[in-house]
Amino acid sequence: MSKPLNIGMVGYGFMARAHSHAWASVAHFFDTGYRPVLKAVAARGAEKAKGFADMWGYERVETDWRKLVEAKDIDAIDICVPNDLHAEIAIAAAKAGKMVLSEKPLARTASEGQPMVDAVEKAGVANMVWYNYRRVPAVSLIKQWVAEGKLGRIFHYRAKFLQDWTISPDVPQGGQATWRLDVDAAGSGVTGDLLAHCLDTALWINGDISSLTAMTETFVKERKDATSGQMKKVGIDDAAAVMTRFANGSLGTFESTRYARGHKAGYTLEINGEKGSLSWDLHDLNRVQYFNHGVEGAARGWTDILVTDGDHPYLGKWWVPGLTIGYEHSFTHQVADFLDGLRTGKPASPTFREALETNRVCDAIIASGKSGDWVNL
Ligand code: SOE
Repeated sequence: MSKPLNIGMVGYGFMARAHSHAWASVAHFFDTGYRPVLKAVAARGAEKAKGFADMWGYERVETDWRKLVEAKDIDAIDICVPNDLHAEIAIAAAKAGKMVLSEKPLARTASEGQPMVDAVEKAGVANMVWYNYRRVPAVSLIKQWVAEGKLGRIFHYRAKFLQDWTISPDVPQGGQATWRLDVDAAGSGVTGDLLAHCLDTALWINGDISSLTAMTETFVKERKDATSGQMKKVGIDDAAAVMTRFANGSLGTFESTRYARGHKAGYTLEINGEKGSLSWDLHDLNRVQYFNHGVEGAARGWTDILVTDGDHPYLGKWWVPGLTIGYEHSFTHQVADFLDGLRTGKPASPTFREALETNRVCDAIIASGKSGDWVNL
């Protein structure tokens, strides 16, 4: 018999939907020994929270997250609210002995994230940050192949995450829908929101970054504050271009922007090694492009691999070869790994401590964007 695991969700936005979908579906496909129960959702807006709870099957609604943290019947707190609230909720939850999962990035800055790491480690509670793209099977396959040495020595790691939704100066900052544009709520702009995904994947696949230099820009300098209606200086980075050196000797180039007209979620990555190259594109997420330098003769060239077979990461749990899965499944895989970690005692990655490293790199990017200097990590 699987054990119930009672989830307390904080928030009801886009990410709360993605996470709830994962909690609700995981036990139907992955035999982890746990059965998540959508117990309660906490959000300030009672009406909307009620609608969310009804839609997803949460048993009750609270208007203060502290009620969830105090509740005897909640095992895990899942934080899906703007970045400025992560630390307070996570620390209180850890102190109350709850498992804590936080939406990415861990915090607005590494210094804000450090006490979160200390709190979960002191309390000895399971913890994880939702960097979901690692769990896209094609990306997990790339990680596996690089770790096995399929590419040999790595020379280049190249990633970008492009969007175009903030080009209009009429998009406000702050408030519920546009907090990502408010530096007080978000901590940074594209660096913490988009590049953080690329960095998390890069650190996982290619190891530590030892130094970097960055160029950042804020194209729209003032935006209306969605709450007060007043014009306010914009404090976030709208775009970032970064050059890095990795500890393994390879070079990295990273770019993210919300000003790339036509791009909605243009996350791509490519790795070049001595024996071959691998690349991936979120808009075609079930495929990996592979160039194998070992193939001799006229058949040499890029191979387009459809990652849907039973021996590909996670795919044995889904349909039959050839049938594709989507964005939402990356969250289900993350939950499956989290629950497996509870069973085996080997924590699922990235833990708060591991995700803190991504925050450190983000901080270095923001600092270098201002100073123009190289920063050692
Ligand atoms: C921003 O638009 C955003 O929703 C990010 O916050 C998510 O982390 C990313 O996966 C998609 O884009």
